[in-house]
Formats: sequence, C-alpha cells, structure tokens
Amino acid sequence: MRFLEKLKLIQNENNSLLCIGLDTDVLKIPPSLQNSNNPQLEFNKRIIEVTSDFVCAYKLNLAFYESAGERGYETIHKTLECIPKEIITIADGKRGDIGNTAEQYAKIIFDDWKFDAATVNPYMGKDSVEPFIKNKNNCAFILALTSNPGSHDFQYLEVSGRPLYEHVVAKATSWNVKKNIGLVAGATHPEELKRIRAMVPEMPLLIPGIGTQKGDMEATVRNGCDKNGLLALINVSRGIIFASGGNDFAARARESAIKIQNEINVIRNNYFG
Ligand code: OMP
Repeated sequence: MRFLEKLKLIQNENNSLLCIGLDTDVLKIPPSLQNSNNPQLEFNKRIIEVTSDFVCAYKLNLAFYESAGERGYETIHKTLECIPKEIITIADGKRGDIGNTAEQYAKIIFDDWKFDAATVNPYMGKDSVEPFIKNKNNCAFILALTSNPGSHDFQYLEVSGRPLYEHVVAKATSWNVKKNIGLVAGATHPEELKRIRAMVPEMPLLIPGIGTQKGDMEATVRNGCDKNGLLALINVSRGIIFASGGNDFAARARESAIKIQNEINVIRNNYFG
C-alpha cells in the first residue's frame, strides 16, 4: 500500500495524529525490567501494548538501539514485530550520504527491518535522498526545519532572498514524483510551520518537539495539519515513554498518550471541524 494511503487510513481509524517516539534509553528503564533477558525490548513491548490504540505511528530513534551494541539490532527487529501492521513505523536515523552508501542505509531500513519510513538529511542533495524514495510504499521524511536550538546555525540563512529551509522544502517538492516524501518540521517553530504547510499542502509533516522541548501544541496542530486536519504526525518521545521512571511506567505512558491524543483532537475539532 502507498505510504500516504496507509497514513490516512490509520489516522482516521485510530483518530490520532500522535506518533510515539521509542527513544528507549537503557539507563531509564525501570527496575522491574532490569533483570529480564532484554530490558529494552520488554520496555518497548509494554509501551506498544498499552498505546497502540491511540497512535498513528511509532518512531524508533536508531541511536538508542545502535548504542546498545549487537543486541540493539535484534531489538529493532523484535520491536517492529510487536507493532500492529496498520500502524506507521519510522526509522529515525537522519541518514544522508553519497548514493551507493545511502543505498545501504535504505536497504537495511526498508528491506531488512521493513520500516515504512525513514528520516533523511538532505544536505548532500538529490542522489543522497533517491534510495529512500525508490519505492512508492516507503516515505522519506526530509529534515526541513529542525526543532533544536542549532537549527538557527544554518537553516535560517538567507539564500537568494529566502531562508535555506524554504529551499529544502521547494527541492523536496520537486523530487516528490512518487508522492512519498514528507518533511520534518519542529513544533518549536510554529510560525515557520505555517509557512511550510502552505508550501506543501499535501505532504505529511513529521513534527517533533512537543513535551520536553516545549513546542507549542495549539499552534502546531493548527499550522501543521492539512486542510482536513490530517497529515501531521506529532511526535512525543520522553514525554510519554518516560512519563514515570518507576514500575508504573506503562500505565503512566498510557495516561500520557491518551491525554496528548485528546489535546490534539480538541484542537483539531476546533479548527477543522
Ligand atoms: P522528545 O524531545 O523526547 O519528544 O524526542 C524528540 C525526538 O524527535 C527525538 O528522537 C529526536 O531525535 C527527534 N527529532 C527532534 O527532536 N527534532 C528534530 O528536528 C527532528 C527529529 C526527528 O527527526 O525525529
């Protein structure tokens, strides 16, 4: 199934724009799981069990699995097996390299792990992105305007009369022949998010920065959705999975996910009916 079709289906079915980030820091896993065979995997399984009814996507930040050593790759595989097939899965590795190297990154993410989507760094240009958009069923979320303070170092620089990030948005649009490109735009820049949405009315936007990074929820939903109140994937990682550092982590993660999903939906109903 085409990526966009799968995204719209699950956003409607679960009535959710929420993407939970499985940024599973092994040092934050609660004591009750520490003696299990693979604490990182057990943690993910529990989080998925209690939240999969309220999300449209899970995003695995690959750094947390790669830093776990050889075990980490197995954890990625097994975590993906626990995610219901209709939910979008995103490999967040922010890959970007010359063509033949990018091919290898795309191969492990899409052919081996079978993620639906990947985050991609566009700094090296079209040939570095192409391997990620070969298959119409896979999506490349291209970094347009990131949520972190360092986004001001390069992304706002004026080039030919407009900020660099707008050039990224325009290039991504020109590469989007198979309609399988999305953009990453941080919730910490709500006004720019509005501008980006106006430039790409039909592209999915992956929007991190709500919760710990203090992005503005109201403006994010209002400015990040398409005209039907869809196509924004609002990512929250630590604010959900580590809502509690204790043995009640799963129950607290569920509560937090439901609260955020409701918050998003109230704003959606207000603005998009
Ligand atoms: P929390 O701040 O804990 O919700 O985590 C945010 C997640 O989104 C992390 O996995 C980040 O790597 C990721 N992220 C950003 O925070 N900012 C960005 O601009 C882009 C991403 C991303 O591509 O997902």
